[in-house]
Amino acid sequence: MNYPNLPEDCTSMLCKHLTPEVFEALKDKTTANGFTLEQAINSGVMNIDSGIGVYAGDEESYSTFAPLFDKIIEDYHGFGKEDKHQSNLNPDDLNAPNPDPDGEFIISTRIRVGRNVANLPLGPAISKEQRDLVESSVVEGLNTLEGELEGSYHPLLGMSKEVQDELIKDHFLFKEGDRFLDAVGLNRNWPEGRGIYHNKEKTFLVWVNEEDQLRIISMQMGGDIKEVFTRLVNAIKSIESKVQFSYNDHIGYITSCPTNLGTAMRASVHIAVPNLAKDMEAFKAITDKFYLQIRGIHGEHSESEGGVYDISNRRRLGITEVQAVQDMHDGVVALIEAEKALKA
Ligand code: ADP
Ligand code: DAR
Repeated sequence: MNYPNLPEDCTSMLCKHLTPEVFEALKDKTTANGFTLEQAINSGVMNIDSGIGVYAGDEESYSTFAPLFDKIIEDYHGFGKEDKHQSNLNPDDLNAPNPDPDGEFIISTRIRVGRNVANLPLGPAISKEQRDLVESSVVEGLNTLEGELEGSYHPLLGMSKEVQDELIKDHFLFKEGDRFLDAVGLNRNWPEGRGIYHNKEKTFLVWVNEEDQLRIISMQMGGDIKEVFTRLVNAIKSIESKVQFSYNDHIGYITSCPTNLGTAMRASVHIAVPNLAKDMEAFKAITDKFYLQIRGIHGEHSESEGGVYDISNRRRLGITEVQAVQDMHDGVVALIEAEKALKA
């Protein structure tokens, strides 16, 4: 393998941290699952507009390719190689009264975590047989859920395009054909082994075998962040009693993208702030202060529509789940105050 051709104007974490010295140290290394440096960096090589540009093929990738991954983890999360991740999934520790009880600004709230099955490769290095085993074992566990979490599983294989497009349009289902995921092999054998589980109200959903093997999602209209978090915690604990998740004391829950390590949690609101959006500098000053990320309303790499934005926590590793949701809540309170002041 030769040093990749990385243009001067490339700004991804890959371009920043894959120095010739790091490349020489790692170019011939392979994990026990046969995952190589070339595979780990291919997404960032093929997609020069990546923000990060690397994915792990298994938990071992984070140690085998540590000279590269540690630098990216430190840069993105501010988390050192000697640091220890702590988890806190206790909703009682969250101070999050509804920031918008009259429903003037917040359209909907969604909190999700990524999870991967212990002792198996992650999506980029998994075999078709292993991925199908993940689907069957996870779905077996999901089908035992009761009460609010009771629902049904819908494989992507055989799903009509109309149903699929409707679920995506309504923000419930993942998109397909993501070029970043494609370049690291996460879309192999698509759509086999992929699907979505959800309850009748679609307030509890689980994606199976997209970027991570599970994305456990709680969502509803309005701004009752604490209710969404409580439902998610109940779901995580119920599923964890059936399926063992990949976790280690250093970097927490193991995910294919290093940005999702630790809590693997993204807590978001879709919020209408048309006045604040006219001054993006002021908008970003508030989101930066509360470690928040601004996204479009149809997921990553999408645009906002009608002054509505997806606002979520940026920090996921080195803080607890309660702190990640607190970041989002407190930032949303500040955004609403700023929007009200401009509206007045
Ligand atoms: P992830 O949050 O899992 O990283 P994306 O950002 O791609 O994934 O979003 C996945 C889907 O969830 C998209 O359809 C997006 O519109 C939807 N979504 C995210 N946040 C919210 C929210 N607060 N309310 C409604 N839908 C949301
Ligand atoms: N698109 C890749 C991943 C960035 C983080 N988002 C994830 N994991 N969905 C990039 O390098 O930009």
